[in-house]
Amino acid sequence: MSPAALEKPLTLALSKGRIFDETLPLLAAAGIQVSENPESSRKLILPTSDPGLQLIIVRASDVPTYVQYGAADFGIAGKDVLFEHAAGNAGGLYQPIDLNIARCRLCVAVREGFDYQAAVAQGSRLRVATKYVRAAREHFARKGVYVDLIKLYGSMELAPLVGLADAIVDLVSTGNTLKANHLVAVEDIVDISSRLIVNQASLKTRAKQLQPLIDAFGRASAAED
Ligand code: PRT
Ligand code: MG
Repeated sequence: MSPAALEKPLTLALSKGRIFDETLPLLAAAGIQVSENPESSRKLILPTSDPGLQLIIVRASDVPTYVQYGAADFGIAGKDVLFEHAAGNAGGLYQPIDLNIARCRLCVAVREGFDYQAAVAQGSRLRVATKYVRAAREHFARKGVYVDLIKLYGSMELAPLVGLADAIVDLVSTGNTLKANHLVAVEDIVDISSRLIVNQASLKTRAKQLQPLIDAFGRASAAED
């Protein structure tokens, strides 16, 4: 048995869906396989082919919390999630690499036919629905546009259709969701990808186990570019 197997395994926090799917090739590049899929398995702790590494499956927006408190040694989270998380409580998180996975853009979108530029030019007060309140507030403050922000937890695309908001701030990748709901992106705020985040105490106390994985992830994500 390898020395790593005798210790508590390292814990990597991931969300299911695109982040899990796009992390599998990075793990494979480090020689690690995961035989269970969180979409079909109900397990929240998944073993890997490496006895020194286990995965925990949590909500995307909870990944920084698990890592910050050391319940996971490291994790993978979108810059969108990291930016909103830092608004509440930063600290304790080291962000060594941009993995270039789960890429998308944070955008302002409106109903087809709504003249966003005219509304902005007229200085109208806009109602904006979003899950990304901090990013939205900073964006409109930079532009000098007055907005009333309405916090939602999902299905932002509905808000302009039912009169809850004039605009939304949401993530867009293919654009299919906007199109299906007769919305158009009128402004790009920032490009988004996911970062590796590491608990600072783990980085110090478990460097020998962590560093080779951080290095392998870094090489694999650079090779993807
Ligand atoms: O779904 P849940 O509420 O649990 O959390 P989540 O939506 O934060 O998690 P998940 O797994 O959907 O997304 C995890 C991370 O993937 C996000 O934090 C982003 O960094 C990244 N990512 C990349 C995306 C997208 N692309 C994306 N397209 N996250 C969400 N979307 C959604 C978007 O909000 C919109 O509803 O997909 C829809 C648009 O997609 P297109 O392809 O139709 O444009
Ligand atoms: Mg989602």
